[in-house]
Amino acid sequence: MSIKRPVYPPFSPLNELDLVTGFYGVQESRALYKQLLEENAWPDNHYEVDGRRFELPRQQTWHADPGIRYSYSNNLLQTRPWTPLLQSIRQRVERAAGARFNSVLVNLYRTGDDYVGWHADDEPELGQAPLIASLTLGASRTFAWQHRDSHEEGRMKLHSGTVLLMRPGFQHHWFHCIPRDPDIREGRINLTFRKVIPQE
Ligand SMILES: [Mn+2]
Repeated sequence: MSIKRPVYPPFSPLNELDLVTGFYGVQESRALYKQLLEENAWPDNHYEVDGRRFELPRQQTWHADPGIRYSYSNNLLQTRPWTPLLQSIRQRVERAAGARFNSVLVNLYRTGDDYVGWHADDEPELGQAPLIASLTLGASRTFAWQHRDSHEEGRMKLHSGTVLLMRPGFQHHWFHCIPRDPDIREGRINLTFRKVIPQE
């Protein structure tokens, strides 16, 4: 396992991402992908918000410690308990990140047609400067970021078994996305570990 800073565009001020390569080995990553794909009860990806029906371009589940609520997920998703598998991954990610997490958003990008558009994970419940740890299993996908003000852009490939640490400040300064890639026919499962701060 090694931690390295991704290659940024020249003179980039970006120093809020760290990539942990080889967090899981190739075989273990493949086994974990398969196990999650099979054992996770993936919900239908059609939702209704304010009477409007829409289709999420991926499938998601949300798992959290008891009592943890997250407005994003509560609008879309039921909160599920941790499975033994997710617990064991969480413990290992916490050691690498040097932080504790009380929730995980699990995303399945079934093919390269699934994606997530430009956004920041900046809901108030995540606090002012969240650390988010993002584990990739399965197909490699491009992760892109763009500065909110300067619109400076960068991108890198996230390969199976890597953990991307989005450090405090990243959500505040940058948007990010996983663009569509029609050439990719394999699935990717992405686990983003978060610390939701209980609201009064
Ligand atoms: Mn995100």
